[in-house]
Amino acid sequence: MTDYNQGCKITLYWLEQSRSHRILWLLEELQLKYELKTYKRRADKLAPAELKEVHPLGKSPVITIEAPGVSKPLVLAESGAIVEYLVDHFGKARPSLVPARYQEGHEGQVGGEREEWMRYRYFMHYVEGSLMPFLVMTLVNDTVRKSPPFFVRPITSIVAGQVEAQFLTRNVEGNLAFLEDQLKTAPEGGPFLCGKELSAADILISFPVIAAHMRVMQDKKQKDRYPLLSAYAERLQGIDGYKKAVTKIEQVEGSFSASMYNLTSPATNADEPVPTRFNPTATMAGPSKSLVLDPALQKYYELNANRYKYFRWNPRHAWISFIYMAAIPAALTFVAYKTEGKYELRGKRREDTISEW
Ligand SMILES: N[C@@H](CCC(=O)N[C@@H](CS)C(=O)NCC(=O)O)C(=O)O
Repeated sequence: MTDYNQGCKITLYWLEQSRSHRILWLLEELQLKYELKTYKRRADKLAPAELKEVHPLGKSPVITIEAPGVSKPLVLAESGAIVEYLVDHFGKARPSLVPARYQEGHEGQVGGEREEWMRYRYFMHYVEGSLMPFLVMTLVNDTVRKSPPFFVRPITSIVAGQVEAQFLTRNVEGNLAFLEDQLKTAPEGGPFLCGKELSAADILISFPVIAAHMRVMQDKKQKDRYPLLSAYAERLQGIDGYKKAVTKIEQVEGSFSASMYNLTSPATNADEPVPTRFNPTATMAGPSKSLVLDPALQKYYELNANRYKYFRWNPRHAWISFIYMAAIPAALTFVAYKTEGKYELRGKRREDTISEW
């Protein structure tokens, strides 16, 4: 059997519900042997501090490569750079993952590149440079909307709603429409972004595309707007290498969940109860152990997030509403009326003495 590893020991530092899954998929696709180190997100969803021992930024994916004759292991971070390094050195099992660069007879010429390769190079940069930032911002915006204490939440919801309406939705939808169009015009009719073969750029983009598919395209109207993209997301998840990577995680971790972006967007599915950030049922392939809370707490979070759905007028609610809407404003008005003109609430002026002030 061919040793595609060329004697190298490869270790992948994989974080749950993260971009690192595409690197696991690539390792499977390249038929490489690797050691898998898995990490759970902390309760605040950040990566655990141990990842900083591997790379100073403490993010995932990171891979290390111990090569024969090289004294120190290579530490590689940044998904695109990792993908390029792996296909450059270990691409023999699947050369088709990188489209051929030049048209015949135009080798080395400016503009002599094939469309397949131009797209490949473009998408290698587009994924982290253009698409991912909007998905991350969407996630941050959701946190701003839902996480603060309930009495501030109406305000943070308005702010988050504005950010979504003015900035996020148009950018996310602009990118989804762009990808839909790229699939429509893919070389040789696709079905992949760079043509008829799966490329490493498809593997790199799988994370945001699957996440967007889980989040935005669950809504029928949205799915109909992006039929090719939706089919593409499903196609990627049906590829053997992807499925092997999922199975690997299920064996090691007990379950697999593709991303955190699968929380249903409140804007698109207004009738569904809003899942809380601790909702273990919001994962793709069953609950992730790290997210399972005490059921009582879980119920409390869900009840809180969906409070408005369960609201009914009853004596208690009538009483609370009366206090907030009538009693407190009336008391403040009364105090203001009684104390009007009593105190001179002016600022200190330049010529005032300290005693006057
Ligand atoms: N551009 C980097 C992004 C790496 C990144 O931010 N990874 C996320 C996982 S999707 C992470 O480690 N988040 C945990 C944290 O920020 O603490 C890449 O593509 O590798």
